Amino acid sequence: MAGNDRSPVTVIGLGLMGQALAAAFLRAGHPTTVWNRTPEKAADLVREGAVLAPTAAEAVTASELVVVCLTTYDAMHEVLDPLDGALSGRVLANLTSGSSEQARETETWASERGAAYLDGAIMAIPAMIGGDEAVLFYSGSASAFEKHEATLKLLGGRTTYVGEDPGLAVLYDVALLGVMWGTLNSFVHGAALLKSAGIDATAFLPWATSWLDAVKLFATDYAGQIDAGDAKYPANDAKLSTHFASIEHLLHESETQGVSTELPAFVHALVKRALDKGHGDNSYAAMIELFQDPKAS
Ligand code: FVH
Repeated sequence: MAGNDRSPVTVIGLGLMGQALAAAFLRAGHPTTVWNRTPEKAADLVREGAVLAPTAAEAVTASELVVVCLTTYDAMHEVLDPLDGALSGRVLANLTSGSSEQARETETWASERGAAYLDGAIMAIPAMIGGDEAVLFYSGSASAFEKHEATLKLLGGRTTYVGEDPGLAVLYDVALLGVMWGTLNSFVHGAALLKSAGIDATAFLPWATSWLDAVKLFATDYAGQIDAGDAKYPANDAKLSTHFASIEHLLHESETQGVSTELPAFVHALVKRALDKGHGDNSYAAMIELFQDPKAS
C-alpha cells in the first residue's frame, strides 16, 4: 500500500535536514526506514521508532516512497548508482539541492532504472519542517506526486507540485532566493543610508516592511503585463523614466552620505539600458526584455 495515511517511507541521508524529514514522517505515524553513510546519526530517530537499514539497498526496498536528502547530486549517485535493480517500482523524491539540469538528467537516470522521479526543493530550515509555513516545491511525475501527496505534505503545509518538467522545482527555488537577496540587499543598503543620518535600522524596519506591501501591488500589475506578451507595458503607476530619475536621487544620496553606490549604480545601469531601448514611457515591467535577452547586455 502506498500513499495511504500510514504508508512506509524511506529517508536516505540523515544530515540536519534528513533527520528533520524522517522525524516528521515518524510523528505522523509512518513506518520510517532510514539510512545514512554515518549510521550513528540515526540514533535519535531509532529511539523514536525508525528502522535503521544496514545498507542503502535494504533502505530503498523497504518503501515505495524513497526520500533522498544528501549534500549533492554526486553524493546521491555515489549512494544509489550501485543499487540499480532495487530502484525499480520506487518513487524517488529527491530533496538534494542542485540545478534544473541535474534534476532533468536524474529523471532520465531514474526512469532507466524503473523508478518514478520527483525533484524537490525545500524553502525552509530543519526547524520549520512539518510546520504550516514550510514551503516545498516538487516537479516531475504528476502521478507519483498525486499518489504520495498526503505523505509529502507532512513535511510542510505549503508543499506544492509545480509541473511535469523536473527542473521546475529548482527554478522556483532559485527565483525566490533571488527575490530574497534583491530585497535584503535593498533593505540593508537603505539601513546604511539612514544610519548615516543617525537613524536606527529598527526605526527603518516598519517602513521597509509596509513598503513591501506597495511593491506587492506593483508586481501584481507587472506580472499580468509580462504574461500578456504584447510588449505594451502600460505605465499605470509610474513611467520607467520617472523611476530612472528616482534612482539617480538614490545614487546621489548614497554618494553624499558616504554609503556604497554599488547597488544603486547597478540598478541605474540596468534601467538606463531599458531607456536606451525606448522603454521610457513603459512601466517597470518592460525590464523583462533585458532579462530575457542576455546577449543584448
Ligand atoms: N539545512 C537546510 O536548512 C537546507 C535548506 C534547504 C535545502 N537543503 C539541502 O538539503 C541537502 C542536505 O542538507 P543538510 O543540511 O542536511 O546537510 P548536512 O547536514 O551537511 O548533511 C549532508 C548529508 O549528506 C550525506 N552525504 C554527503 N556526502 C555523501 C556521500 N558521498 N555519500 C553518502 N552520503 C553523503 C551526509 O552523510 P554523513 O556525512 O552524515 O555520513 C549527510 O547525511 C543539501 O542539498 C542542502 O542544500 C538544506
